[in-house]
Amino acid sequence: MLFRPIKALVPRDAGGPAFNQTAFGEARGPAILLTTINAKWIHPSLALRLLKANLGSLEGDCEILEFALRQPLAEKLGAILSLRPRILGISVSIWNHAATLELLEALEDGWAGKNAAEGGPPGPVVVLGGPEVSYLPEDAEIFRHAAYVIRGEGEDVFRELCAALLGGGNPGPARFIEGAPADLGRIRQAYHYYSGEDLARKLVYAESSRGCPFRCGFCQSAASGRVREFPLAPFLAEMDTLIKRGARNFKFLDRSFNANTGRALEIMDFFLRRIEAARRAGASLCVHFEMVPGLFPPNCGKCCGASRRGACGWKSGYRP
Ligand code: B12
Ligand code: SF4
Repeated sequence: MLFRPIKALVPRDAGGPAFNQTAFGEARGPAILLTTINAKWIHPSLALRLLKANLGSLEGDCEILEFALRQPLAEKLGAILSLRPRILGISVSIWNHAATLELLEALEDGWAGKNAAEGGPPGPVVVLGGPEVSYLPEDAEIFRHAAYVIRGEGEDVFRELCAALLGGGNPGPARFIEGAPADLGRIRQAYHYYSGEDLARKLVYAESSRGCPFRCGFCQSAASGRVREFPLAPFLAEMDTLIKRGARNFKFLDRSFNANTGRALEIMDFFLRRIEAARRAGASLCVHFEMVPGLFPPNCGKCCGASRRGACGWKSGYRP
């Protein structure tokens, strides 16, 4: 049982926000739509791709729709309304909280108008997740627009919730569901969901570990407590495939990339070899890590060389 209800809230209707399949009429788009508003167009969301990749038998019933903060509300609204999914999962982060709230309010109006006109169904089941909603108090305004809120890591609980909602099962009475830390050796990677356009024109976000060993009081990542790592060999194989597919600009999401120095060196060495190969072929390959200054390995001179050429960047020090 992966659901760990934080608190069984009194749901909107007696009996909970239960899903009634027939209430949604004929779906026009995918059964599950995953969406988010990225900070900029060049920042793709790895979270949405991971959630889709880990939906099990429902993976094929899920589509991803990404927006950027600067896009007008009407564009986001029109795209979502035209799809009419049964479940709408939205990833909420600090940069899109206000814009997501605005979108949710507009969607509710849109569904009310559209469905009244068509004599039809209410909107989809809205599920919110992401770092921002993981820590907000339960009376936050944004939660008024959601049937469910998944806090913490979503791969396992989102699959279970969708399966219960779409399969006619009972998702339980809790609206706020805490996702347990995923087993990184077991969850499916999602790098194949970066499109050719993503690889050619956007940053390619890569995640080799989750969590941070430090406890900085101002930082959300401090709550994670410990670092968990994706198994190295399959991870590097994924990176290799991405480079072969044309990825040129990697950015690691790891909070403290060099928390495990030996492993960090292996990953850096992997990229340095490919940076050199790209350079010899007249191409460019860049990779960016966020490092702990005190843990810089003494033998990372080669990487400094690549850094001077602009191929390998690192960021260290204060970084919320
Ligand atoms: C990439 C990134 C950015 C990118 C934006 C990426 C984008 N897509 O647009 C950039 C560089 C622009 C950025 C900027 C900032 N960021 Co930032 N960023 C990150 C970073 C490094 C990675 C996010 C990520 O992709 N993680 C990997 C995915 C897999 O994890 P995840 O998003 O948490 O998703 C999991 C769960 O949350 C959940 N989930 C997520 N979405 C959904 C949706 C549903 C439906 C469900 C069920 C579950 C679910 O399941 C996922 C898988 O387990 C995180 C730190 C981190 N490593 O997570 C900080 C982080 C998100 N950023 C943070 C901060 C503070 C900022 C800044 C305010 C920093 C600053 N002072 O300027 C700015 C704000 C920018 C702005 N314009 O206002 C904070 C907190 C944000 C928050 N409360 O939402 C974080 C957590 C770092 C920290 N300090 O701990 N950031
Ligand atoms: S500021 Fe950096 S080192 Fe400190 S807890 Fe957050 S991610 Fe870890």
